[in-house]
Amino acid sequence: MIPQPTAQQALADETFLLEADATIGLDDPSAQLITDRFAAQLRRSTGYALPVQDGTGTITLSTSGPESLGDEGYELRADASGVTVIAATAEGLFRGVTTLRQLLPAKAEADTAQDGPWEIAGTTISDSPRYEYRGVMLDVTRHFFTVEQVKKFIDVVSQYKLNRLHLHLSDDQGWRIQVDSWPRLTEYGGSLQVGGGAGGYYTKAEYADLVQYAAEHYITVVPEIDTPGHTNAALASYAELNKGDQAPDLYTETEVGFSSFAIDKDVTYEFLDDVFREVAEQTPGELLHLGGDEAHSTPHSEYLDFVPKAAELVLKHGKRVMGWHEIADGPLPAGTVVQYWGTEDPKAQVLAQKAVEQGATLVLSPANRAYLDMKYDAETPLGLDWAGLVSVEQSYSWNPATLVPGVPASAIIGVEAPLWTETLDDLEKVEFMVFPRLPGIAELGWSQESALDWTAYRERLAEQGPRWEVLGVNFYRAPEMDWR
Ligand code: TNX
Repeated sequence: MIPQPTAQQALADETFLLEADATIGLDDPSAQLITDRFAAQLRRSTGYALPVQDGTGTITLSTSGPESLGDEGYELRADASGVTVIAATAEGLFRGVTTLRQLLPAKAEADTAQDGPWEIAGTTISDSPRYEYRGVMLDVTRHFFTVEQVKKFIDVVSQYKLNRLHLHLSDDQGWRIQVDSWPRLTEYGGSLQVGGGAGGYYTKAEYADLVQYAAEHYITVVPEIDTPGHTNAALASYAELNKGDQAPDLYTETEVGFSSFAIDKDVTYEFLDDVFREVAEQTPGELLHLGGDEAHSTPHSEYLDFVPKAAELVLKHGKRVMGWHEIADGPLPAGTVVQYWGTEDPKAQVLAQKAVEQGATLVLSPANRAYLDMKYDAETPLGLDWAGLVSVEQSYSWNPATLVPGVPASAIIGVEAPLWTETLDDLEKVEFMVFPRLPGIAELGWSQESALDWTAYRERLAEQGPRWEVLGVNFYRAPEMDWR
């Protein structure tokens, strides 16, 4: 199972067997949708009727648990008489159901009827997360991914108890979210992608659908509008955002660090006010990510002027600021979340320390560990290698609490694995880079420090292979594992 639960005990001599007359009981209408989806999946694979009823059933899902379980905690028991999953909230119940799905045979994930038996070895589990923020980032700018593709991604990543989907929505190569007040951003700025092919963007309705679908999987979307660099698509769409009022061409290559908003123009802030307002209106989550990375063509003094002004506009629209660690070189408003993407670079570490000294919290995405676009080894046909080669073991074997020297464990609110898509033009390629590394980052975010052990993890990870086969997920059969 991944992530490893806080506590699990085997019940010797007890086995749960799901049979044709089984029922699913639920005592909380707010968990109806997740229960119906779980039941529907089991009906497809088992061929059983599995009616969902009020109260208890052969499988009982309940939110009558004590508040001490927290928002995401749950308890599970499987024995010869049935299965119970008890949480204090629908979210906790959802996390518990992801565990239950992993306890069932992999073929329970199939979308056609399979032969049983549908057994679970008797067990009790008590579980809750180590960190509140457990994220994955998808770069939909370098290559665009449709709502349907992102939904399939959500289906799989939510099974590992991740609870944030950071969407990188604007960059040099494309603007991917509709903004009514600046329509050329998508009409023109979203038209291409890396390599020169057709790009794309999310209409407001599509974006709302995505946010809703993520929420139904207890995943909060964190939208990123990258500023003041990584902005060629916007600069190409509106000449007035440029220093010399000259719009550059659209850009479909993969260099970074050449674009910048005009920091000293009022229109830049009028633009961001509008963009952040429209994006914030569509964001139920509390964070809005303003980027801030690799602004190599923004003079540093101007960068330091810019970030507080942009941050102010995020706050104006009711959101907390999130940004890449470069933003910590200047003042940060209260409640800022800084995303660390350094390796062992002391400059990045100093910025992380500066962030914490200002009261910010940190999400860790160390590029030499958590970047899903780094090649596994020298032979990997996709991805980049500027942060090194990142094997499955390398991506798993680190401790968030002690990663950055001089940063106290209390400042870390979680981890995130970013996937940049310069070299990834379809979902199969995305999956190849994400699996099998992402479950390891999910485990670092969820499981207690005492549970983290590569040798044991390696065995558990190999067990996910058959699940991905059933789900049609194109994972990399890393030679580090003995795949089943
Ligand atoms: C650096 S990491 C970037 C991205 C690239 C990525 C490729 C960061 C905040 N910015 O613009 O896509 O490297 O690995």
